[in-house]
Amino acid sequence: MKRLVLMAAAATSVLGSAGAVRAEDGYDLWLRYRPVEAAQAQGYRALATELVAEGGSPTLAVARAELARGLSGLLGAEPPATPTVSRDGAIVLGTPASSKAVAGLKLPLERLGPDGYVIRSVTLGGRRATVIAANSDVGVLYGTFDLLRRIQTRRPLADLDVAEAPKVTLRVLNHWDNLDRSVERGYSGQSIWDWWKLPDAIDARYVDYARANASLGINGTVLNNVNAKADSLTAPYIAKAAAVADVLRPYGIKVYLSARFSAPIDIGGLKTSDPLDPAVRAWWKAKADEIYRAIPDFGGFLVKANSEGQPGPQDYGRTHADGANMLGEAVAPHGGVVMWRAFVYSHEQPEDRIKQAYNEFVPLDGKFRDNVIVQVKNGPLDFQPREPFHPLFGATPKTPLMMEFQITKEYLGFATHLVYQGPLYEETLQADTWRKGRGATVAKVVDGSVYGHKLTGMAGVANVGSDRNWSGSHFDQANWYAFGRLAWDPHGSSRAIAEEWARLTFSNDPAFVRPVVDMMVASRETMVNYMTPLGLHHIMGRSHHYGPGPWVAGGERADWTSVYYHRASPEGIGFDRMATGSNAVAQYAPQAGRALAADEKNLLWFHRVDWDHKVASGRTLWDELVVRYSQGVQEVAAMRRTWAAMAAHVDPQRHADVAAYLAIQEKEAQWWRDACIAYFQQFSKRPMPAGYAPPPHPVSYYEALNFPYAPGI
Ligand code: BDP
Repeated sequence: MKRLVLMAAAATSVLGSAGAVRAEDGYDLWLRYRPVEAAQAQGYRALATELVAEGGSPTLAVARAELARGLSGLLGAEPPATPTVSRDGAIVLGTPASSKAVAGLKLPLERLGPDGYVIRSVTLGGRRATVIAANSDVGVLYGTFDLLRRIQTRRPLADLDVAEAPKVTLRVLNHWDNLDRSVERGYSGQSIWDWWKLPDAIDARYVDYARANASLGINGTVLNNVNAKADSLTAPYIAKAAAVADVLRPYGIKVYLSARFSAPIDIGGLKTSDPLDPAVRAWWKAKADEIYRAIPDFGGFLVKANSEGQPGPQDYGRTHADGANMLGEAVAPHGGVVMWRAFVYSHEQPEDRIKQAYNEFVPLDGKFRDNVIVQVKNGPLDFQPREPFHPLFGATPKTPLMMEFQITKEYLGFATHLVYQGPLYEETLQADTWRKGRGATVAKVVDGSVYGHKLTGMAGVANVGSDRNWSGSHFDQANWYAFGRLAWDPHGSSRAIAEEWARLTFSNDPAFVRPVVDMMVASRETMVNYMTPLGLHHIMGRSHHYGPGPWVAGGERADWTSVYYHRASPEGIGFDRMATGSNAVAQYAPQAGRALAADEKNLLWFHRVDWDHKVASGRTLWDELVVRYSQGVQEVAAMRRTWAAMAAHVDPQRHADVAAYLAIQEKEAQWWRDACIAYFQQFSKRPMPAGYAPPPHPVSYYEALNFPYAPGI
């Protein structure tokens, strides 16, 4: 009770001080539309005196509504809607088909495709106007969000000449959401999809989810977990998915479903799900027809098959291509696609786990139907703090590959660590595959330009949940944002995206933007330092993946342990993936493999070295490990100081939320450092370098900690 009273008092005093920051809970994401400072608002208002939007499609209606909402929030008044330009400073939106004014301008829209748009300052009937034009209504919607973003980030609206088009076709979120509303690897509450109440009850959140995604250009969402239940494909669940699709449709977002490969057996009453069996093929065709009757613009299927215990074509001696093509054939008449995951490995295989996907898929190159795209994780292991790019990128000239990034931070400290993933995404996308010579970056494989693929895509494993702030923490919204912006343009800069996000989400004040963007950009390397420096990987807690677990050994399979990956012994540490070892390096083009293996960031990923091995700093490997771990902790302490100094720029609620999580992050960074040093020191048997404090507990203490209720499983 006392606490409530105190909070109310604090809120009043904040509201009382003129222009001060109002309490916010993060629900509005980057679409806050808070008032522009008076001095600048005047100029923007002059350019937004009326809205001219002809055409009545649902998508144009939401574009118009967003503009009205945004402008009234930002500029204090909603400009009147008029059918034709009657005043100076009109904003005109539409397509050549929906709007006479747009058609008359003869704008260069040909090369912008269905999703691109133009924003231009023009003169119409002697009056100044800003036109947002596109080939399709959804392009107009994307342009609308762009225009609003310009005002939100205080960029000029005069003399605009913008032409934008996405470089990737399928820009999709993957929800690992279960039908009981739990979310696999979710750290932001329950699933936003309230399956139980669907299709009758439509949560208002679905609309705000659609707005947020459309503002980034995300145009697809896979509603259910890749570890799928066949129930998603039954009539009642198709009706539920259709209700969601109806909400998302005006925002240009298609619904997809994860399909369980054994569905013909599980719900179809068949004895087999062999992809070459005619009855199985007929079942999937009929199922696809049924789905398309309910959802005419259904996107297609995402499939995890023969991976981590999931059923798949190999159960019948068939290949991944056989399985994917069967589903591809079922959705093809409706224009659907199949996103077939390459995240496959088997513990019955003695082969280095990270080599298995490449070995499996490269021989299948050219065997997939043209509406199948293979979805590949950014690295060959599993969303680790750092991995070299997946060697499949660039290695399948005849098969389009889509990127899969993980937005939810399964291995990166859950929702309580401030880790901006933009630099991780960018590092992968900018990596040079050296296929077809220098400069064939992963981004160019993904955008289709290296091999001329038309079907292109980028998927992000969503971090969206029922939490009021959507993503579990305010800064995790930035990861959703960065994913969306990079899916639109995989060549984008993660720093520029961070800056844009910070301005939209918090403040345009340079005294805020500069230090916070620096902090965000550095946060990924900081996390690598305190978790897995120098190429270490997969040393987290067993199964929940929370906290350090370098001691994890034994159990059902070796490739789910830590000792399989770090191989620490008195002689040294690291996984030899050079010619002397598993030779995983040979899965890359020679130049790419050499570059990756020579990069100290990947040292223990590719090499097994002794504890006294000299690294670039001149220190021994052991000393360097201690230094990096310690540095990671110090960097988090510095992040806390940076954030503490931002109090004047952020509303008290969000400031306090972030500060509390940073305190957790520092504590856990210290825990990672101490536990890992205590563990590895048993093998290195080297003293702590001078000036570095030993872990406060023996390794047995850290090993004994257990977390049966860690979230996300
Ligand atoms: C791993 C997750 C597991 C997922 C799997 C996947 O631990 O929960 O099912 O990836 O991507 O990272 O299929």
